[in-house]
Amino acid sequence: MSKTDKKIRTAQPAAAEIIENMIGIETCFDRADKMKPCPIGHEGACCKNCYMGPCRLVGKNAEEEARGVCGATLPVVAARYMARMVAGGTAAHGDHGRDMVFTLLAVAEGHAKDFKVKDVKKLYRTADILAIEFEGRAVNDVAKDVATKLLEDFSRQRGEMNFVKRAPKKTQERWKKYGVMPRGLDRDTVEVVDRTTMGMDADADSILSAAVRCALANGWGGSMISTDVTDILFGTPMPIKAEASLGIFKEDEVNIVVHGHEPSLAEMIVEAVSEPELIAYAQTKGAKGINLGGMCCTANEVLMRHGIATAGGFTNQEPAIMTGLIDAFTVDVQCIIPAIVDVAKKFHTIVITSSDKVKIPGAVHIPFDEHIAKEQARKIVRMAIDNYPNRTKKGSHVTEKFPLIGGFSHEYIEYMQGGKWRGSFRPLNDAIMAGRVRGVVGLAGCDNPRWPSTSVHKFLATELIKNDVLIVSTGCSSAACGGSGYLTPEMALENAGPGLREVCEAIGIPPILHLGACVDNSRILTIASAMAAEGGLSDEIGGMPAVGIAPEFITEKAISIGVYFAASGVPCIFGGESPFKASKEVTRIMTEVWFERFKGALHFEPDPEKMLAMALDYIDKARENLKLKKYEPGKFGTEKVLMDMAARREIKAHTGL
Ligand code: NFS
Repeated sequence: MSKTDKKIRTAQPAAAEIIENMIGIETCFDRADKMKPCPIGHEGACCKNCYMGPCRLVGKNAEEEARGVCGATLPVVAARYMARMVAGGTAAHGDHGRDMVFTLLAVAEGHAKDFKVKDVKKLYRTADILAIEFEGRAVNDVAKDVATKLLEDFSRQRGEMNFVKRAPKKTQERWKKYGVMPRGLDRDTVEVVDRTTMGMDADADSILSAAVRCALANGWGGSMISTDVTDILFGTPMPIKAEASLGIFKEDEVNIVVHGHEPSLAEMIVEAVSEPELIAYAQTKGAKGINLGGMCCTANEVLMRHGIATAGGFTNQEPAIMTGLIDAFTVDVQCIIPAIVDVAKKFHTIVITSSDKVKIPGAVHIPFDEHIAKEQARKIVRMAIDNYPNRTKKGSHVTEKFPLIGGFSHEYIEYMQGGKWRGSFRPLNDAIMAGRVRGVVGLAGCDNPRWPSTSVHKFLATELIKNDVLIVSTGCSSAACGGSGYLTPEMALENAGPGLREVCEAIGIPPILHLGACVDNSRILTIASAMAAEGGLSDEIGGMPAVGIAPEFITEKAISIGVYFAASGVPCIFGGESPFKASKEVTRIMTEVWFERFKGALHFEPDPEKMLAMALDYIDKARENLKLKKYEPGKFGTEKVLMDMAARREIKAHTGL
């Protein structure tokens, strides 16, 4: 139960206030207190892959001496554990990508009348990458070919995945050299599970190489496909205003939440809540209107394209319901706390599950069907409206919320640096070369109830921009930053170092660019590839003054992301103790060996100050290796990043910023 001992659960005041007011209702914070992690599994020293065990490989000299009943060593056990986490994460993002492609195919074949290809330009750009003819052809014909070609990425048995060619040549050569070029998402995921069964691969490095290939199938496959197809169907994001925090819910309106990751149903709900008939129906029940809010990555998807407010990340799910203001809480897939149903029972909230892959006892199940998607969305909105009169005054209503600007797709980032005709990454590369921008950090991943949740995101965000590091953020990290008021241009004026501030002022952007959902970490791969192609920095992703940080990671998806970044050439730092810490050999492979092979690495560090120091050290060492001007705060080279007036006017007209 929630305690009255003022233990700090979260760094977000609105969530903290709700939890404090709702003593007696159990949340993930209470469960984290009660459930101490198993110290053996926590370090990756437990093998449960067969029934001679579970085997616990502990002891002073476990690395050298301990064996499971089958004879597996500690490095093998830890490597298997890591590889299976990668496979889990790749499967999640892969299935998400697959579902998006199925929707595109249904649209192209005329079976999903409520959807259409919204971004024809992006469809053509994707077709071009896939070597599909598009000029002079009907949009849906091109869409069908694109969807069919992308489906091959899931089932391909031999060869290379389609999008790996988007990586710099040198990066691809490393993958070939070390035998980790991804072939097909299903094959590479199945192979990891196969290799890690009892009596299979007994070489930690070999197991981890299979994990690398599987992770690359996620980054340059499942996730990248998901990002691109979602842009094709629902539009490529551009800067847009929105709001964040648990104060986004309205006492006098019907409140609906869309939570999860796949935005297809959520897109329909976005349309349905603006329909005059449904608004009028809400008014007949005494509500002034219908208010839609998002949660986790479905929130990021609809925020990026429609400016729908976000109620926050992972740990805000239960507090959101505890406001007592949610009339319908709709979930699709991934990162859904099953206990929301228990919290919902204490209020009037209806929890609606919409994927046959996610059923929760106590929730109403309305399986998403793209053929009747709008009808289903209207049904859900009506259910929420009908539930509005059942609202009581039991919840903890909070009002704190923050404005934010999101919507920074990689296409827009290119555009903002030179306008429609001269879009490029030149200004950013120049700013890095001159030392105005010290480097770039991708701040990503979950918020975790075992920290004061969101606190490490907030600490790193403020410290990094103070140190002239440009941040690109995704997933719950974006929600943590948005819910703290960090995603505004004013943040640069008040908190950024002098060089970064100058760049942000010149372009009119926040120092933290919200790139979207967790699958949109693939946008960072695209940005890094574009920076390499632009010249002046590294000619591959590896060696850039760039680091990835997942300050409060929770999920297998996060591990898969960290591995594909590391293998693409980006050193990554994850917050917390290493889940593979028991094996020095596995730790050495993930750090030293991968750095040598790919110029990336995967570190775990529980101390936020040390995470910051490690990130800055990587950035400074990369600058030194690239022979760039030594970073000194406030002292820049001669290159100016300022854009001419015409380019700035063009951006202003385009975005309304
Ligand atoms: Ni990423 Fe998005 Fe959040 Fe973590 Fe979960 S919502 S996919 S996994 S918890 S960032």
